[in-house]
Amino acid sequence: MKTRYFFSIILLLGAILLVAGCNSFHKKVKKPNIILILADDLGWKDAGFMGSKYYETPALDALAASGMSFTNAYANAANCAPTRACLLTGLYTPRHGIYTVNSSARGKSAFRKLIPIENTSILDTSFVTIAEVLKANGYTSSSIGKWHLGNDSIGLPQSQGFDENIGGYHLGHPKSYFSPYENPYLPDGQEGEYLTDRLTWEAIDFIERNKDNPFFLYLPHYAVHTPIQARDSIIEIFRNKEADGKHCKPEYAAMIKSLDDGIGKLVKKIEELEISENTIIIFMSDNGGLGLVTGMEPLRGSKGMLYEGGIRIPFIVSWAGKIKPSTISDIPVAGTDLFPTILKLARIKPPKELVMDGVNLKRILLKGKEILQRPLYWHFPAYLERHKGIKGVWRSGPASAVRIGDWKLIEFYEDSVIELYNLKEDIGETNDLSDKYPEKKDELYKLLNDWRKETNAPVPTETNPEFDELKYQEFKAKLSHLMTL
Ligand SMILES: [Ca+2]
Repeated sequence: MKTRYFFSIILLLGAILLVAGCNSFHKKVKKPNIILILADDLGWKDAGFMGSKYYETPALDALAASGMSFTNAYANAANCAPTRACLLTGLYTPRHGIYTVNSSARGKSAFRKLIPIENTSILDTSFVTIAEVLKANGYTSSSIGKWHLGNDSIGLPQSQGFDENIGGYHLGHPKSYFSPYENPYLPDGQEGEYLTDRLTWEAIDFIERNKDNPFFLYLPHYAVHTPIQARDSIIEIFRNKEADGKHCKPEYAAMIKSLDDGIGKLVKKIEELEISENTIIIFMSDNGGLGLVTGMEPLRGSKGMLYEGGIRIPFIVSWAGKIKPSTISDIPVAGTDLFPTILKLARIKPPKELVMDGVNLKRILLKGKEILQRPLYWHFPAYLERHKGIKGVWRSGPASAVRIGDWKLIEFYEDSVIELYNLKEDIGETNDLSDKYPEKKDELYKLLNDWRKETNAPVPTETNPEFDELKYQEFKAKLSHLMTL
């Protein structure tokens, strides 16, 4: 009898241990949730943690303080669609052909010296996206917000591995930030509802529905792209606030504040659900700020340019318990690094044949260590006009750029002009060193050239017969005071 009793106890203990073991095993292998928040056109300094004294971003500041922020982070392009294509595929622009938004031949033909390379507007569904790889590994995913890589018939989020699409279609900006939105993928809310708030609620709803599964929330906010529209009560906060350089527009500041409020609510929800330690939150912008509404100083240029103001962005990665709080990294990183980074952090092996142009940042994020120095590239074989009213001179003509370490080279194809900068000593790209350091110039130029060959990057070489040099020079001279916008 005693022996039977003894064995029963042993069996019971064994069962308890087995269940406990399974539980801890289950806990161990649970994949982290991924939240990727992409702001649209938010400039490098358009947040408190990046140095603005005008814009108010307590939630982003707290997010940065909870994890790691980067001072040398880049978008893979200077405008919206190409950055998104690079982010989702992990590939540089020549590999998917999305170089710009809509036509690559924007502006007056008489002012375009070269025939640009034709642009692709839809991300081909044959590309493997991060959502597809995560889906194959048990993730549920939603794209909530701006898509800009497909249209009603092809290429929307569900054809690229997302389970849901809320509000994403071909347009790169909302018709209105206030409901009715006239967006076929976002049912209108109550009249006057604000789009940024709505996307936050949708994102929170998705998280609540999927809190027990590994989820991938891609939250590409429409904010703070034009039209510049904000809630009156928030605009009021900034009415009489002292400007900080070009940070001075209450409406734009209010758009940023709504974006920030939403991020605060989202983070709070993650904490309430007690999933912080299993949730990686990434925040970044898709390109530099728009020159007409904000300033990137001390960086040169703005959205649309390959100067730093067009491509350098705020970038945060937060993961409670894993990434040391309040760390700042100055290692150059880019959007293409996210695909391999997310897979690595989620312990997912990439499909064998998959080409990825970025590197995984796990060493930096989890260990605070360096990674091997590598070049970053940009390729823009297109024309992008300046803002309304000052059309005719380009924000960007056909150009490519490479950065390695502190050095950056830009090649402008129209006149084979090459500029070389040392960003450590000259963050504002004011001092072209191409004549002073010919060896450095050759070294970077070789890198760029080899990369173009490797990626089959098409370079515009054909002269535009409609080009009118004289008229163009006259026009440029007249508008030279606006060249930095
Ligand atoms: Ca953008």
